[in-house]
Amino acid sequence: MTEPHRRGVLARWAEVLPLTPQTPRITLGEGETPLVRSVAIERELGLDELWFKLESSNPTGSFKDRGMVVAVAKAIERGSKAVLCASTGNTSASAAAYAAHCGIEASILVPEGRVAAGKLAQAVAFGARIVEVEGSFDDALRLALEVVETQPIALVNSVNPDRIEGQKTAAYEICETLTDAPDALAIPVGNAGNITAYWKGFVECAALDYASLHPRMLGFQAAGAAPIVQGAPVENPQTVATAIRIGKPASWKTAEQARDESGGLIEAVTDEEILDAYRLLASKEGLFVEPASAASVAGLRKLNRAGALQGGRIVAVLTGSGLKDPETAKEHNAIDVVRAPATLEGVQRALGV
Ligand code: AN7
Repeated sequence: MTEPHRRGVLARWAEVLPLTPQTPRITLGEGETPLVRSVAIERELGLDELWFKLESSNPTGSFKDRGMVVAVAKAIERGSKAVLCASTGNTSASAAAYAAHCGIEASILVPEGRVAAGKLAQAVAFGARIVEVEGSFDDALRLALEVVETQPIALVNSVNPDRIEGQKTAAYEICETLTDAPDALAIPVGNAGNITAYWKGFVECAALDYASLHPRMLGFQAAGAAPIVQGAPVENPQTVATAIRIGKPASWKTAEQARDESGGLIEAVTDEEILDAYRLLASKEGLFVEPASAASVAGLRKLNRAGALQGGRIVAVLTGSGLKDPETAKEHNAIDVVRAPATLEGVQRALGV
């Protein structure tokens, strides 16, 4: 028999993760996500190859599960009975799922309003203790850091290095599937943990001879929440891409390192550019992602318009599912529904046949 599909990140990547015999081998089937070739945007951009890493295929619908499975396993190994995180939505959905799976408590701090409905629905379903902080994500993260100073609760934000270790496995998978690293990786940047994790993964892959090159890291922030691009924290970040509505990224320095060591860039894309890419991914590729995920493709299109997109083989990370944010889908697509009576004639007329 061949290996079962989706063994989970801990089993699949044990040799490159900080596991001990005492680490519980938990899994919800995260990782081993599809790498799908573009059918339309690759041509539009004149690229040799454009691939999408479908992180929306993880159990809670975002890349966060890769890091969360490691963070929760290590927290349990250290004796924790509870986890805490601040979140724009996906981290909290993932933390709540793994906590439920392991029979421990999850508490989450979310910024008031603006968390996409699907993400909150997940946290509710998984039974998390949900605290809506009257402030921004950055306020919530600052407070989470203060809470764990005095309480025996494991912080599972990406300031926790176990999260980065788990998330780096996506870079290993890309190198494995393509049998090398791509020339460039396009990725949305919020709290900047993921760009940090991918870069760590690609550097390790090159050192282990799984790859012959290091990809250029192309990070994209939303224009209304672009502290790294502007070189200063953003007091009141605003963007339709609520997942990356972050003004003071925790992994700011390591994101700049990833950019500079890889010869890459971190640039801003407007909400309009994000929404254009969001609609294009769905209508021309069949990929329904959340707005933050579309920032990677919006960024590639922006570079192309500026004549600054180098060719070759590029992977764009699609970080989360469009189902997370049904309101944005309804608000920013032309809804064209025709009513028909429940008769053959009525339906045929509506169909125009
Ligand atoms: C879909 O859930 O920060 O740069 O609290 O949900 O590693 O922060 C989410 C971030 C991109 C940015 N795409 O990744 C949270 C949170 C999606 C996201 C990002 C997030 P980082």
